[in-house]
Amino acid sequence: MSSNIGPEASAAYDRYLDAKDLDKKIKCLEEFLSLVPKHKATEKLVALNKTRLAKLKREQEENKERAKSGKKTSPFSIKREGIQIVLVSDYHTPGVGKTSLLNLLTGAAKNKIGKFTSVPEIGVYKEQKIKFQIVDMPSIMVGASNGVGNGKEILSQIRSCDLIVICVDLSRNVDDQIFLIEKELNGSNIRLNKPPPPILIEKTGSNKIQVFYLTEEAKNITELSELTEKIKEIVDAAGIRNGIVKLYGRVTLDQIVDAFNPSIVYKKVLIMATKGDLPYTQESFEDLKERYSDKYPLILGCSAKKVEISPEIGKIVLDFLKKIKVFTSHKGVIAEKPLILDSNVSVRDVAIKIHRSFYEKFDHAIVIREGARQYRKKVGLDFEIQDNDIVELFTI
Ligand SMILES: Nc1nc2c(ncn2[C@@H]2O[C@H](COP(=O)(O)OP(=O)(O)OP(=O)(O)O)[C@@H](O)[C@H]2O)c(=O)[nH]1
Ligand SMILES: [Mg+2]
Repeated sequence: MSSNIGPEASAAYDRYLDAKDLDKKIKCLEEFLSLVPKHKATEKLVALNKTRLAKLKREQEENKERAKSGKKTSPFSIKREGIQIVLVSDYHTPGVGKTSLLNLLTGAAKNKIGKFTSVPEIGVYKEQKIKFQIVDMPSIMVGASNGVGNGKEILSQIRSCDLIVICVDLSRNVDDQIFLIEKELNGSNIRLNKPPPPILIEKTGSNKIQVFYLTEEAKNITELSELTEKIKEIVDAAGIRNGIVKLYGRVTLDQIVDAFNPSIVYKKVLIMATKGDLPYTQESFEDLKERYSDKYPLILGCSAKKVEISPEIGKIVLDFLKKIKVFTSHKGVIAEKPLILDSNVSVRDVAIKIHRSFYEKFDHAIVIREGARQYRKKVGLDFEIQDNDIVELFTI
């Protein structure tokens, strides 16, 4: 927050950012609006926060209405906040330490440790102004995809999260734990650490199914005509009669089947090995990394008991998700909350993310990059953005 709004307003704003519940947020934002000096330089800030306040009050009203009508929201319908990370484990290995990990990172659910978690517990972990919403899920039972143990709700949340964290207890058999959780997730059409297959299909009105191999890698397949026939069969079985199938790389038949199944999702997954303080867990951790790193390029360890976890876990996660954080600036006032973007983006993507009108009326941008030789640079839409850049957009 800018220093020209005064320390009191600034402090009220910080309290608003830290507030956990809706009523407190509203109170702090009202306080902030009453304290902020009203003049030309703060006009936009005031307007923005009035809109925020109105939105929060609407939410408060809706909650009251809901409470009055007696309709409870399901504990499984989770309001997303920041980067959503879901902790999972299999039901046959109770007590792997998910709730303890949630508590270690966020301070939430302290009194629920050691008790069977039956509904999701949630906390927010903050690192370098980025919010990570940690969702501690009830463990996943066999048959979850058929609804066993609230499986449908749990899996639907997992399908939409940013990152799955498979929690593995290092003091027990890790193979069994990983095997069971993989089985349930894969069986529920969730593909782990696999990119979507390099296939596109465009439906057409006629001409049946045509298959095109568009890269050298895709063309370099022996028995191409046999593969083409198989693809046509799979596409036909998926109910598509006319269309162009484009292949951009080497694919297996399983991938082709996946490509025509709209319910398949592709998720990034890391393994968090827990209870690293117990005897022989160091050996178990090394062994886990050696045998599972191909499938799981990121395997981390922790001990809730010893309060040990990487202090840069947020940065590690962001890198793993290939995301960067970018700060926007308006009239020299740098936004409190960073934008989270894919790592290979340009000024164009920043403009579109903020609002399409910034892109349509774009004139130039000023990028401030700490440590770079040219600290402050005037750039165009194609300029590539890096982690921690500060970007101010100017429109015509
Ligand atoms: N020694 C040791 N014990 C731990 C650690 N983390 C968790 N525990 C213990 O393991 C037990 C289970 O921990 P929880 O965090 O409740 O496990 P959970 O995965 O949430 O269990 P469910 O909700 O039943 O799936 C508790 O008694 C914890 O104190 C750790 O890092 N070291
Ligand atoms: Mg638990």
